[in-house]
Formats: sequence, C-alpha cells, structure tokens
Amino acid sequence: MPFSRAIVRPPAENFAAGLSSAVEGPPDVGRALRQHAAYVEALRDCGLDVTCLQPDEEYPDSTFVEDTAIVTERGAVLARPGAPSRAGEVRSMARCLRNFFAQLPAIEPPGTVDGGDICEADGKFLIGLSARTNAEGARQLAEHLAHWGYASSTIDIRSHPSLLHLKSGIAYLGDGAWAVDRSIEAALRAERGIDVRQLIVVPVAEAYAANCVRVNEAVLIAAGYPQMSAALAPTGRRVIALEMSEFRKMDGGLSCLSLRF
Ligand code: CIR
Repeated sequence: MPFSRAIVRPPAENFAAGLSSAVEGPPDVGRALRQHAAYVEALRDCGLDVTCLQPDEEYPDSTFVEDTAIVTERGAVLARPGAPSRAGEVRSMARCLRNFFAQLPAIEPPGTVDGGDICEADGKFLIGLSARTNAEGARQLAEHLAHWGYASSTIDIRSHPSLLHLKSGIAYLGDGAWAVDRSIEAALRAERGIDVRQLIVVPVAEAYAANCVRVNEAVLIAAGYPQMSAALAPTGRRVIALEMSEFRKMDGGLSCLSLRF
C-alpha cells in the first residue's frame, strides 16, 4: 500500500542542545529549518498529506519523530526511546496518533525501543538491538506485531558503534532492493523470510547515505553522495536528493524526520 500521510516536527530554536556524537560542530538552526521545509515539500511532492507538529523546545531532539512510534498499515505502537532525555517526546506524538489510530499499545518499562531501529520490508519487521532498543523492548514490539499478523526478527548492531540505529545502516526500497551498510550486509543476507534481490552495499565513504527512504515511487536520499545516487538508478525509482547537513550533525537522517503511513 502506498503511503498517504506523514507526521513531522520542525526543529526548535534549541535544536543544538540535542544528543550528538558528531564532531562537525553545532547545527545552524536557520539552515536546519530550511532543510526541514524542503524535506516536507518533498513528502508532499510524493503525494503525502503532511501533519506538521509545533516545534518543541522542551525536547531538542523531537524533530526526529520517527523514534517515538512504530506505524504500520494495521496499527501503531508507541515507542519508549532509550535515551532518557527523549522519553517524554512520546506524549505529544500519542495525542497526534490518536487522530488516526483507535488503539495505541505502548512499549512498557523496562523495555526500550527507538523507532529508528525498526525496518519494515513487505510486512516483515527487522528490529535492531542497539544502545537504544533493548531485548525486552524488542520482545514486546514483536508481540504487538504478531498480534497484527506480522513476522519479525532481531538484528544485533551493538557491536557497530558507527550505527546509532538499525536504519542508520539499512533501508528497504521495495521490490527486493536494499541499501545496506557493509557492517550489516551479512546479517541481512542471513535473514529468512525477506526478499533480497538487489543489494546496494553503501560505499564506506558514503556511509551516511545508507539512511535513505522510499516514499511511494520515489527514494529520498541525502544530497552529496554521488556513488549512492548512481547506485540507485537501476532501481528505477525517482531519486530526490535533499540537503541534510544540519541533521547529520545531530546524528539524524532522512527516515528520522517523519513517520510515514
Ligand atoms: C538522538 O541521538 O536520539 C538524536 N540526536 C538523533 C536521532 C536520530 N533518529 C533516528 O536515526 N531515527
């Protein structure tokens, strides 16, 4: 089913106070807002009805809305972000999601799940075990997904410190096509029950570009990654390149900036 909606939240003035492991220095909030506006425009251009939440200074990382919920065609689950400073972001997302989902089960303590660790491929869910998503959170999520008839399995990325989330290193582009960081290529190939016909192993120098997003007939990728852009051509998808420099400085990528359903 194509996506018809997205939820986003522009960064707040104190965006630079969010969590970051990057060494590039603080983001420029004005530039981040312009990059975010272009991102929203691209989603609309792909046919999505975009709900734009108010920036929230209480949570400087709250522009990364993907981490607050797991949204599927059959239902949504409220996440429980593993970073304590982000836990409260879920409240306002729950209010928004209630407009679209009658039931909203939630990950409960001691489980933690960041939405960025969840990758769906044609109804099968890969759940990353990371510094943010723990085994108990993964277990609870798998149970909710199974209730809706979805299969899932885990991929442990805890020994890959360069990957904050599973989707920092993997993207499903549909029709058996994947973009994948070299460090998790073997784990992906070992997965059962998923369609892996075309694997784009992202060049080490372009590792950030592994976080790309298929939105209906298009793929959004970060601008400035020519090898990745060229590798996507055979997928036949329209490639939309977007400037992401300011979000990259805060460890965020394209998928993190929206919930799509
Ligand atoms: C964080 O560390 O939580 C944020 N600065 C970045 C979150 C990026 N989200 C994602 O990859 N899904």
